Amino acid sequence: MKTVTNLNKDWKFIYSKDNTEHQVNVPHTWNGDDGQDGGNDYYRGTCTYIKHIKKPEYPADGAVYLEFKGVNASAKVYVNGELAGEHDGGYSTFRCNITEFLKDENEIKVEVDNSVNDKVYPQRADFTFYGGIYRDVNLICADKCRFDLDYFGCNPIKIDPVVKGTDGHVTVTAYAAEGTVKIAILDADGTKVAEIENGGTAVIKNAHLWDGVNDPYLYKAVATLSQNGEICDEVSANFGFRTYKVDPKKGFYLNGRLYPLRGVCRHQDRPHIGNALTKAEHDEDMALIKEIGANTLRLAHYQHDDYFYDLCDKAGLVVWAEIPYISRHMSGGNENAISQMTELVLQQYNHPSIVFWGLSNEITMMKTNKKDMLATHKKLNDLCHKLDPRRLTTLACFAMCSFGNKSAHISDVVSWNLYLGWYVPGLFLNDVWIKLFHAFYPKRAIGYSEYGAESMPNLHSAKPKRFDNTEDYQLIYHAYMLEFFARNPYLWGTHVWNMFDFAADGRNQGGDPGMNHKGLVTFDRKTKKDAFYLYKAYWSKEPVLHLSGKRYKNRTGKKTTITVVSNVGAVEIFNNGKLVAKPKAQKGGKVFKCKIKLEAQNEITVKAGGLTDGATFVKVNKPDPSYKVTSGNSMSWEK
Ligand code: GCB
Repeated sequence: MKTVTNLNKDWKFIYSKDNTEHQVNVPHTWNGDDGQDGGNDYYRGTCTYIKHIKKPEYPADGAVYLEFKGVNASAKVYVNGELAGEHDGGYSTFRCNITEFLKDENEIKVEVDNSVNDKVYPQRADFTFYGGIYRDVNLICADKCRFDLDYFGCNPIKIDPVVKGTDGHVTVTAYAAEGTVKIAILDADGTKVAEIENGGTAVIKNAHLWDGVNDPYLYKAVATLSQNGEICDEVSANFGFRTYKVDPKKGFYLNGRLYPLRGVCRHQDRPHIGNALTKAEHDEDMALIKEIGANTLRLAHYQHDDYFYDLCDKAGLVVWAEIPYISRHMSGGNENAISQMTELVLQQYNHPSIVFWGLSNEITMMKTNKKDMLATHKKLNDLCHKLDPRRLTTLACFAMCSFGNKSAHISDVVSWNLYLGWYVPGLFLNDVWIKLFHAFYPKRAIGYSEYGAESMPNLHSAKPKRFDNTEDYQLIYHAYMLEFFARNPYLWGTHVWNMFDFAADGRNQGGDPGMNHKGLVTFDRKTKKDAFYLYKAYWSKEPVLHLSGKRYKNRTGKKTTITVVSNVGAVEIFNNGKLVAKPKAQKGGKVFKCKIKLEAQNEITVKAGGLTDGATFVKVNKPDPSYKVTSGNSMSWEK
């Protein structure tokens, strides 16, 4: 039987910038600090990781593999000085068969390169490309008779579930060069509900559907490989039965009913550790995404950890998965774009959560060889359909593209990154833009792949406005957008940019260099901004009552604005124990706003539907200077 041993511990790391040696465990990055402090000057180079291992025990004629779940961006793997494998692309799994290089004592050396080049994506984007071995490393010992470990780093089992009437038909193929394969289908309780030959189709009567966040029911396929009556390998994966379609005039359908996709984009990085995450950080992110009540997730701008797609399956999120083909088309990068897409589709093929493959993001942002760029998009689109005939392709279009831009008419559906009301003044322009697009292209299914506004919980204003980076403007912006989406329900998907603040070393905005603050939650996941509660009130089934602006403690003037978010109905506002207002709901009924008299000291309590919330505001003579950006408000990366 195959054994998998984790090799995360005790690597020697040689930091080439200053030639120093460090003892580290992976997941690890060398850009945990300089990639987050602004200046667009984080170290991009080739660093080395070294580990010594004894020759593992493995069956005669068997094989030993090194498995890397994520090394950014290019890797060369040496065993005892011999090149055992190479990989370009920082977000996917790859394996090297190291059997022939093994001795009794072995040195594994990995050269990891995140330096600037023009062949491996991404090279230009608004996020930090953390260098390092930042996901797990495993040593796999397998029999000669084994499931294939050489095929694009994927789990060698391919599951094709199709819904026919009330039945689920599932075809399962597991890849092995020799031996006998048997496949069992288990229900969510682990009970075997069918058994088939390799490549066969099982029919599950009255199949239990994977029904999004309402009921993300998972089946499992387990393939066993045996020879001479002995089991020598086993692989498995979860899957789900579901149908989906996009109607340009109505929106997204799941299992035959309208199911508007409303959710967020996710960047994964964290303070000081960058992308070098453990399961605990992934779990925390998923808990927050579930709490807000999103039913869709755009996993931007690259392949995320396998573990996270598993969490999405279990949570019932409809996922848009994509490769980092972003901002600038590089003619020298075509091979890499194709290989990253191949790996994404093959490695994540079985996840019921994934419905969309994203071809690119804002690829027209920088001038390029247009013909080559369009040809690459067509190739990527065809590749996705060839590898996966059932899922849909999509693309995140740059705001400056005209409606008719050719790049926006290649994928099955399209989505636009539109920051009208943020980068461009005028929230109302969203209504104008979408009306026109829909009128010109009524048959083209359109979504909002990104929209958002910068927001720092320490910044506040009595008169919030675009570009002030306050938590207060972000709330106004998103309140408008939520109602705008309600007015345009045919948008197949909408994805807030971003669920979490993230590092973008080229930014210097809001006096906090190196960060993009469009998150609904701060970079450390500790602070939920006011807009988080707004979305929760709209999307979640939980009762929400939230007094906004709690951090805007010191206030000036005779009157002050109180904004309350509630999905439990009419709100009452008390100041120092006295009922002072019963504000009317703004359109949509979830934002309640009014002005109240500002006393010297204001103990505000808000009540609705049996819930209470509150805060203390203090009257001051002059605006608190700490609420305003004092330094730096620029973006040095090209936008
Ligand atoms: C975009 C990009 C995203 C940026 C975002 C922004 O359109 O796709 O990577 O981070 O805008 O905040 O400007």
